[in-house]
Amino acid sequence: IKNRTWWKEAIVYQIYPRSFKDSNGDGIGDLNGIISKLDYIKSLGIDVVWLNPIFSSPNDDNGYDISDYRNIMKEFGTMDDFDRLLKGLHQRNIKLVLDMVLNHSSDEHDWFKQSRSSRTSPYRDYYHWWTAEKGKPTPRYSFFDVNSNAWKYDQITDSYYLHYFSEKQPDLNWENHKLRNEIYDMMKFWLDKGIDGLRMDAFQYVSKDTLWKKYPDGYEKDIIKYYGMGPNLHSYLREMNDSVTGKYNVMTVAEGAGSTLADAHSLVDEDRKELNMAYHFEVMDIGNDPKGYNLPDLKKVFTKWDSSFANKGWLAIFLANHDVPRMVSKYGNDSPAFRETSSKLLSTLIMTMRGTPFYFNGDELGMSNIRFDKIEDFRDIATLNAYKNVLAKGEDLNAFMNKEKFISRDNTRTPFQWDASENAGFTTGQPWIKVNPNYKEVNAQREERDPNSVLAYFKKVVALRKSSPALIYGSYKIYDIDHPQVYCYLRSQGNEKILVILNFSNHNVNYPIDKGINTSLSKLVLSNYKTAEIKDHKIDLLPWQSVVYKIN
Ligand code: TEU
Ligand code: CA
Repeated sequence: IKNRTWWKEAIVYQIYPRSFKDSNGDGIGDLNGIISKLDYIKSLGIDVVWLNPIFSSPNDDNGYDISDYRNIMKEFGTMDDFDRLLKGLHQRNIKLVLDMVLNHSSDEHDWFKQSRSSRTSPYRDYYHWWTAEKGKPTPRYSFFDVNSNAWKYDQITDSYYLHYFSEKQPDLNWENHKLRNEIYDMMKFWLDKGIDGLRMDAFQYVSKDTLWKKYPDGYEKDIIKYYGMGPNLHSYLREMNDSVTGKYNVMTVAEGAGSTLADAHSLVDEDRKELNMAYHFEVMDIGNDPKGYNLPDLKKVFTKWDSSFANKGWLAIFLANHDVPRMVSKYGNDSPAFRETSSKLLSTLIMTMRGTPFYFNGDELGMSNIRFDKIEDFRDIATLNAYKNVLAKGEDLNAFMNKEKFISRDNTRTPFQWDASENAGFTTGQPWIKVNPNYKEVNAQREERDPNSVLAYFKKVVALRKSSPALIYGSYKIYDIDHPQVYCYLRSQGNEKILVILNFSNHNVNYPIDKGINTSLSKLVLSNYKTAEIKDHKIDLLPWQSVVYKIN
C-alpha cells in the first residue's frame, strides 16, 4: 500500500455543536455538552471529530459568521472548556478538526468595523469595496441575500461591500497580504493548541476576479464555475502550506473542490502541496427532489470520482452534512417500514467506499427530516431570506414551502436525540429549534440497548472498515452500473476481496452474483437482515438489504 497516512484510515464524525447537547439549559448545545458525551462518541469507534464553527459569532449563519477567530462563541462556552474538550478527545485517542471560515468574516468582526469606518482606514482593503461614484457595481449573485445581490450599500463611506453569503458575512480580500498573514497567525494559534485538522470552508471562493467582469445571464446556475477556483487560489494555498499547514501533521479538507475533476486534483494531489482531501459537491447535488432520484446517477457520480482518484489525490465520502437533508430522507426511505433498514444500508455505502468517511451526527441513530411546514419553525438564514424573496417577487409560496420542507438545512440541524425524556434529553430548557417528534423511538439510549438497532449496526460497519485494508485502500470495481435498484461493487487489496451489494428499493430483488468471482467461497460478514439467500448464483435481496461478503 503506497502513501499510507492516518487521515486516509480515519473515520470522521461531524458534530453540529449547536444541536448536540446542551449543558446549561439555555436550549443551545455547547462544548460542555459535548464533553459530557465523550464516552458515547468513543463508543462509536470513530477516529476524528469535526466541529462546525465554535468561534465568537453573532450567529447570523450559525457560527459561519465569525467576529473573533481566537475566542469561543459565548453560547458554546469558554477557552477553558475548549482546552478540556481537546484533552478529553485526545485521551480517548480521537482527533479534532476545526472549521476555518476564511472566505468571509462577520460584519461584527473588528476588521470589518474598522474597514467600513473610513475609506482611509488601514483595514479598508481587508474587504472588497466599490465606491458609489463609480455607479452601481457589476452584479454579483449572493447565496443568502434576500435580493440575491452580493453588493450591499454602506452609507458610512458611500460605498458597496461584497458578500457572497448573507449581508452579515462580508467577503475578506485575500489579495491583501496583511490579512493573509493575520489569518496564518490565527491558524497557528489553533494548531499550536494541538488540533489535528482544518476544514477549509467555502475556500474555493476566496480568490476573486477583482476586475469585476460582467458574467453572462444565468451564470448563477453554474455558480461554482464563476466563483470557484479564482486566479490566485493556488498561490494562496501554497503560501499557506509553506507558512502554516505544512509544518504540522494535520489533515486539511477542501470544502467545495471546484467544478471539475481537474479542479479537485489541482487542490489535493500530493505533489501540489496544497490541501489533503477533496470534499466535492456532486453527490450532494443528486437527490434534491422529494420525488426521488435515479440510482444509476448516484452510482455514476461515485464511480467517476473514484476512478479519477484511484492513483492520485484523496476524497472525502459523505451523504449528509449540516447543509442538506437527512441522509435517510434523501437517499433512503424514512417511512416507518424502511427507515431503519435503509439507514443501515446507507451507512454501509459510506463505510465501504474508498475515501475518508465523513459521517453526520444523528445519522447513526437513523434520524430523519423533520419537515417543517410553518415558516416560524425554520431557523436557517438561507430559508428565511429565500422566503422573503419569494414573497417580494410574488412567486409560488406553496411550491417554495414544499421544497424547503424537504431540502431545508434545518432538517439536519434539529437536536440530537439522546433519550425518550422531554426534548429528547438534549436540553432541560427550550431548544433553539424544534426536536423531531420521533425521538421517543429514535434515540441513543433505546438503541444502545437494542442489538438490532441502527446504532448497533453502525458500530459494526465502522469496526469492519477499521479492520479492512481493502475497504480503506483497495481498488473499487462496480458491476451493472445501470441496474436501477442494486449498487454492487468489489473492493480488493492484495488477497483481500470484499463484495458489497446494496438494494436501493422497497422491493425484493433477485440479483445475479456470478461475476467471475467464486461466490461459493464467500463468507457473509455483515448484513442488515439476519439472512441472505444465495441460490444458483443469485441472491434474493430483501427491501433495502445490504450484504457484505468476504471472498477468499
Ligand atoms: O457552505 C458553503 C458552500 O460551499 C455552499 O454554500 C455552496 O457554495 C453552495 O451551496 C453552492 O451550491 C459552507 C457551510 O457549510 C455553510 O453552512 C455556510 O453557510 C457557508 O459555507 C457560509 O460560510
Ligand atoms: Ca447551552
